[in-house]
Parts: sequence; structure tokens; C-alpha cells
Amino acid sequence: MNILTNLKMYSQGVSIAIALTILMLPPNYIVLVHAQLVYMDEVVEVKISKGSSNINNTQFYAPPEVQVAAGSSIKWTNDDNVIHTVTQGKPSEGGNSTGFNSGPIQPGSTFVHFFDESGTVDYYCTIHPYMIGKVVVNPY
Ligand SMILES: [Cu+2]
Repeated sequence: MNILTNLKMYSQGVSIAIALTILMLPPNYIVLVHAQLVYMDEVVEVKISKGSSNINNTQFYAPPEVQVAAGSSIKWTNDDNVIHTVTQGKPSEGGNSTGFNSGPIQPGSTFVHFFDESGTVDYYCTIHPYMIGKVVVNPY
């Protein structure tokens, strides 16, 4: 058997495996996928303002507080010319080790986080802890 025959047989095997997997899915799985697509619809934009590394800047996260429905995502865009973070928690509490953390967001780059539970979420920039923001997640 040459390598081409082997490859062909292998790809047929993969196709059959995928087909069997689809057949074996519980009937309500397709419904769940659709429900999630509807659920995860909204993307709310927050800008990291230019000059945010300066403590005297008039605005950091813009808007500093946003209200979203559970199941929405927020997209932060770094409009500044230095690195910032979007880190869950309050600087006075040393952050929230189990929360979300963008890590360094380069100038011009974005960070997206999905909010699936209602509640109030504080966040800040670990590099410039005077940059604070808040997300109020309302029940869907
Ligand atoms: Cu910052």
C-alpha cells in the first residue's frame, strides 16, 4: 500500500467517525446550539481612552460603567498608545484571582469577555490601578 492509499483510507475513516458522532448526538443538541446562538448575541463596546496612563486624564474606560444583559459580551479596545489590562476585581482588594484577566492589551488591540451571570463586576488596569470600571450584568 502506498502513502496515498493510506491517506485516502484514513480520511474515509475520519469522515465515517464524524458522521457517526453526529448520528449519536442527543436529539435536543441541535436545539441547544441554536438557543446559545440567540443567547450570545450582543457585543457592547468599551474604549480605553487615549492618555489613560496619565492619572490626570479625564477619562479611562469609556464609558466607565456599562449595563448589559446576561449572555452579552463586552469588547474593550485599547485606543491609547501604551499597554493596559482589563482585570476583574478592585485594586484595593488586590484583584480577583478567579476572575477574568486580559493580560497586556497592546495599543490598537482588543479584549472580549462573555458575561453569562447577572451581578456587578468591578475591573481595573493592573498597570495603572487608578483606571477602574464597572459592568452591571442584568438577568437575561
Ligand atoms: Cu492601564
